[in-house]
Amino acid sequence: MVASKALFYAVAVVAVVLGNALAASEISQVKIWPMPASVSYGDARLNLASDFGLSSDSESRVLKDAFNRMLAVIKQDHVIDVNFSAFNRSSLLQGLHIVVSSTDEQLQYGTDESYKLMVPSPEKPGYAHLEAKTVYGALHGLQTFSQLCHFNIRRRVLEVNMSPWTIIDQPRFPFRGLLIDTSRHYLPLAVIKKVIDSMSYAKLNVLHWHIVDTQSFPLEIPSYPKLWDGAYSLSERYSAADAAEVVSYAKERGINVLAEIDVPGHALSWGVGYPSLWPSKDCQQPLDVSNEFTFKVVDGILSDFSKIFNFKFVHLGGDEVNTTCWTITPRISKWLKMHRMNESQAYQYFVLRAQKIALSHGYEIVNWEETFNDFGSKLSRKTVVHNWLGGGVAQRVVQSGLRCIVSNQDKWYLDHLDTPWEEFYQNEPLTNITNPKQQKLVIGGEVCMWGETVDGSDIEQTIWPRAAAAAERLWTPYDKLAKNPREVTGRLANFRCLLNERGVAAAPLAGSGRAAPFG
Ligand code: CP6
Repeated sequence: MVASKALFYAVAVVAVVLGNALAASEISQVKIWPMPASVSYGDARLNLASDFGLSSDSESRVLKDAFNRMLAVIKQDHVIDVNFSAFNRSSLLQGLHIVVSSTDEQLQYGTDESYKLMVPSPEKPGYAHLEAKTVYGALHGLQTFSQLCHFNIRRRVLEVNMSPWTIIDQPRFPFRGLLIDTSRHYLPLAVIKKVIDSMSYAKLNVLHWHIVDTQSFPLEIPSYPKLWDGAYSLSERYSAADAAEVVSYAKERGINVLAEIDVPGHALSWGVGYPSLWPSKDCQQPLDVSNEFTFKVVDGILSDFSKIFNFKFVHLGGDEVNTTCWTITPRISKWLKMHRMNESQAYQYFVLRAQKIALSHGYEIVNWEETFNDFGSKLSRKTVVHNWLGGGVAQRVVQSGLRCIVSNQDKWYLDHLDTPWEEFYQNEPLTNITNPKQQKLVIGGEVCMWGETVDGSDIEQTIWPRAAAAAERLWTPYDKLAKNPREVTGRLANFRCLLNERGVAAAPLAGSGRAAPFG
């Protein structure tokens, strides 16, 4: 009792003495998620003018639309009926002035995402200022600004507390992903768009779309139109135009789409429309490695992809390949013998040939880690190895000079309902990687929302708030991250409420990861 009181006073005294110097500490009231690289603030309250607006020399429609969405989000549909004539207009924040130095609106891996946001003090309100190199950096700045604003329902006014603010920010990792799986359960376009909206609130920037798998083939492929026969039903499908719409919707929110075809395993549904892709009628995967038609179809799909998915990477899967069907199908085992290959060599042959096809369409490649574990030295140097098994493969990948994305299933699989948010927060992508050159090869990480047990009815509360915990790990500089996740509980709970206010069904912290409250 005495000791804890002493600790309380010690903390209080430190907080008073250090004041703003403790900007990023949880002792402060900084509620931003993910925590920016650098934050300083004051103690004054600033009201937003009723006609708070955008001021910018930029003609960018992306920027204007993003500003208007941000305004709608911070107003939260409340009626602003404050009597503004009671305020001296010169004491109100008139608007946000945005300066974007580049007019290039290409969104790509490595696009500059930095921004600087300044909110003035109430003595000299005028305009808040947002500066960024690209419109996508400015979008992150708008998200941060939205988190500084509160609707004060008693005074019926939007306000920014703790002004003046200066925030200088940029991400720790360039690749901050979320996987969705539309093969196990079809996800309506409206659900995908809501997931994209919610990703932008947490500054995640890659939607990994695991489009196709064993269970269904929902996407139209104009080059091989019968692939679509593998969809669950006529209505559970995406046209090529739908996919293009997802890409452009994501781009407007600063998010790239990483499309995946998982080959040669996880591809049974391809054979519904083209049964010759199966080893046989009763042994249906992996895809028939002995059939030239298989590679024609892979080529057709990637050719169609290249017209829709303009991210520099395509994901070619390559995980969990069980080659039994190749062994027991006489036609294929004969082919293997003729080509002096065993099954594992045939698996390598398939993956490397698919890689060459992807390269020929201008893509760099992501493959699941089994490909590296089995024949890492043969992989194209343009491969990014996607970890999922754990066991510290990232360290070996970067030692070999390849790039890596971290998604170890014991920490970053959202379908593991018993993994609590604290584990998501504590998963450090650079574990055991100390050489700065090797650290740079870890381009980021991804949380995975596999679709076997979720659909549009519960995907939001399964993703959030745990994905947000990972999002801070991927955005915030290492030295600003909490060593003990308990230090950020309040701030994450606040972000969770923010998601709810914005119409995202994020679960309570204690209920996300079922082991958290019940041990
Ligand atoms: N589907 C595909 C899956 C998984 C993988 N690939 C998976 C495996 C194990 C767990 C969760 C998901 N459902 N295509 C592995 C990358 Cl625990």
